[in-house]
Amino acid sequence: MAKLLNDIERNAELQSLKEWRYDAPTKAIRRDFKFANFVEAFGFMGQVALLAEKAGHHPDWSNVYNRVSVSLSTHDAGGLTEKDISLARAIDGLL
Ligand code: H2B
Repeated sequence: MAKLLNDIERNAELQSLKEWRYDAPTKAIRRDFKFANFVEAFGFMGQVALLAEKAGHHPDWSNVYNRVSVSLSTHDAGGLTEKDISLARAIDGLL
């Protein structure tokens, strides 16, 4: 199972993931995205879904019209691992 990141490791990784915030209650990192319209938002979700399937690691997310909120944590490990960092970087790479 992937190893949980400690506070120091998490903060170091978040230095280079400027748009992502750590949410302590859910032990997840989160980023909110806004698109021009629903089609753009849903297209983005489709791209993220393909990345997630490839990685075998999936987001907790929500969509309201042109907004998508993505929360990443490793359920098996009960918090943040490198898998979340890696998926966050891949998601940022789509934009
Ligand atoms: N996604 C996330 N975010 N956390 C997990 O622990 C997780 C997952 N586990 N996707 C994966 C699927 C696991 O259930 C399969 C068997 O690889």
